[in-house]
Order: sequence, then structure tokens, then C-alpha cells
Amino acid sequence: MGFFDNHGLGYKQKQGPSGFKREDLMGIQAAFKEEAIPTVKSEEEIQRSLEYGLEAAESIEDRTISCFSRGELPHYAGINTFLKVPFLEDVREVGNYDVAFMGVPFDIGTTYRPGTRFGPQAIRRISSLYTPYNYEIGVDLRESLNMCDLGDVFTIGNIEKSFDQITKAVSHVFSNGTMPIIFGGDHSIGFPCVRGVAENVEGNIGIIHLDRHADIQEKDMDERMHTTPWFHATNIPNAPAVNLVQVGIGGWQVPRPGVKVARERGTTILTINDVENMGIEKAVEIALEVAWKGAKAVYLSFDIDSVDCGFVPGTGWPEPGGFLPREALKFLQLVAREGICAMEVVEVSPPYDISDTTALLAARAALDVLATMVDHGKIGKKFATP
Ligand SMILES: [Mn+2]
Repeated sequence: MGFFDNHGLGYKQKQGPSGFKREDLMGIQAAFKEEAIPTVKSEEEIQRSLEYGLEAAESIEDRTISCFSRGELPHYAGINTFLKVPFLEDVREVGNYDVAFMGVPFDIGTTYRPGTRFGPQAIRRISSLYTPYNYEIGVDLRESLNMCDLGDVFTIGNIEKSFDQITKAVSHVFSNGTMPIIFGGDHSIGFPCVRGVAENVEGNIGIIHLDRHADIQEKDMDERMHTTPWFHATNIPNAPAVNLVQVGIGGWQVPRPGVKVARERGTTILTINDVENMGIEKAVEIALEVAWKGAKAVYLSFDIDSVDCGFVPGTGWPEPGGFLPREALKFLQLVAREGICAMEVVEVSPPYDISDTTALLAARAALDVLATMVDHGKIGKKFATP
């Protein structure tokens, strides 16, 4: 591989007993992929930090450090937006961005443990742990995308009125040509979010839904709770149930009224055992086939409780036996390769979380999806590479 010939890092090493070639390792290939990523945006950020945040005290030798923290570093400092991207106060300007992160702090649809109204705050806070660069994918989001954080939708203590607020907010972002990444909130928001996207899509929209729960009964305790989003979403004329694929469903928390609806409407359900038996790649192939069949766009709904509750204690209906985190991330990445129109991450309930691990996985899921989309040319058209 000529690509490696000009680097003085020992690539012409002799093969050892294992027969491995160093350059075949993804870990080595990723190191070289990084070399091609520009640093334009990070340098701009440093200049802006020095201007707005003043130059550092004289004793600081690293002159890229500012006096007031205004950028990525230190990771423990700052007033956090998601990944410390700019807060867009004037949402009328959202069309200038490729991606908009937005919170939906809503847990009135919860039927057991509440707390997901604090999900967006927790996800933003722990997202500051991350750099914008992912080693294995080889993408630096700061260099590849114009991203903003819109803050949160003004939800209130009424399910239906909050749904209207959420739909209006998502529709505003999506109709401006910007991809919404939505942090919930309980899963009832899946319906108003899909509604906000679907009304702007000419053609059908498919839904890929990762969850332990089917969430497709009509009502729960007389209201449209977080057990009901897909009943109502698949009533939307251009979001048909035949394009809804539900992955990871199973266990002791799937109410029978929802099972009846799924059966009657013909959604496609893969249990965790299905996924385990056929493998992640095959399961994704099926999910993509179902969701994209005759569809113009695919919406991705990631319920954090689709992951084994040992990894995500901070959620409203914890259930053992779901995905391992790296299985879920792999699944999401393989879906993202084909492009998605919007993504929600729901059911993070910080009061029950331990060491922010649940919120961290939520942040990670969104970032992995975005980086994969960048890597496969599915997003980033608004950004002119210098
Ligand atoms: Mn769930």
C-alpha cells in the first residue's frame, strides 16, 4: 500500500509469528485518516476565544489558551450547549446550519419513573466530555458541519399542547433544510416529532425504532403517553406502518394492546434474539429494507432503554437483556450510512442515572450517527470546504 510508504513509522517491519500486517489494522488506518482532516475551524475557534475571552496571563506559555474559556477546552469549563456548539438564540437563522441540536424536556407522558424532562440538560452537560473528533470514524465534526444548539422547546404541563409545540419546532428546523437532532424527553414525543418532519416530506417516511418496548398502543391510562407514539405516527398518511421497523423489542414490559396494533398494522418487529441470531449487519440490512421501501426519508428513533439496563440505569422503564452499548452504536452507525432525515434520542432520566453513563451514551449515539453520515457523504452540503 503506497499510502503508507512515505511515513517513517516502521511500516516496512517484518511479519512476526502472528502474520499480522500493521497497516491492515483499522487502528493504524484511522491514524492516517486523521492526517487529511483540516484544522481550519479549530483555529478559528482559538482566534475567537483569544479575542472574546482575552489573551491568557503572561505566565501561560501556550498562547492558544485564552483568559476566559470560550471554546472546547477545558472540558470541565463552560456553559454547555451540546458539544459546545454555538447557541442559536434566533431560531429564524436555523437554515444557516447543517444540524441543529434541540431539547424536548417533556415527561408528562411517563407511566412509571419520571425525570426525562432533565434529559436534555444532562446530555448537554456530559457531551462536554467529548472532542468533536472520532478516531475510528476519522471525522472531525467541527471541521465538517455547521452545527448549532437551539436550546429547548417550550413544553408545558399538557400533553396535546406540548405535542403541538414540538411539531411546530421540529417542522421549523426541518423545513429550513436543517437536520434536527432531538434530545428527549419521554418517548411520547416520537409522534409530534415525526409529524413535524412528515409534513415537509413529499412522499413516505420510514421509521427505524430501537426500543425494548413496542410503544404502539392507542392510549395508556386514557392519554397519549410514552407507550403510544407509533400508533399516532403511523396514522399520518405518509408515515405508513409498513415502513416502521421496531428493533430490540421484548421482555416483560410490552403491553398486549400494543402487540395487537403492531400485528394488525403490519409493523416489522425484530427482537434482541432475532438480532443476536442473525447478527447486527443482517438486522440492519432488514431494517433498512423495510424502512426505505418506497420511502423518501427515514427517521431514526433511539430509545436509550433498548440498551441493557445495566448500562443505562437512568431511564424510566429499565429492562435487562437489551443491546450492549457497542451493538447499539454499531447498529446506529450502519443505519446512518444510508442517511437519515432526523434523529431523536429519548428516555434519558438523569435523576436515576449513575455517573452520567446513560446521558453519555445518548450523546455518543447522536455523535456517532452524525460522523457516520459525514463519512458517507450524507450530510454537510451547506458547508463549503475551504
Ligand atoms: Mn422504551
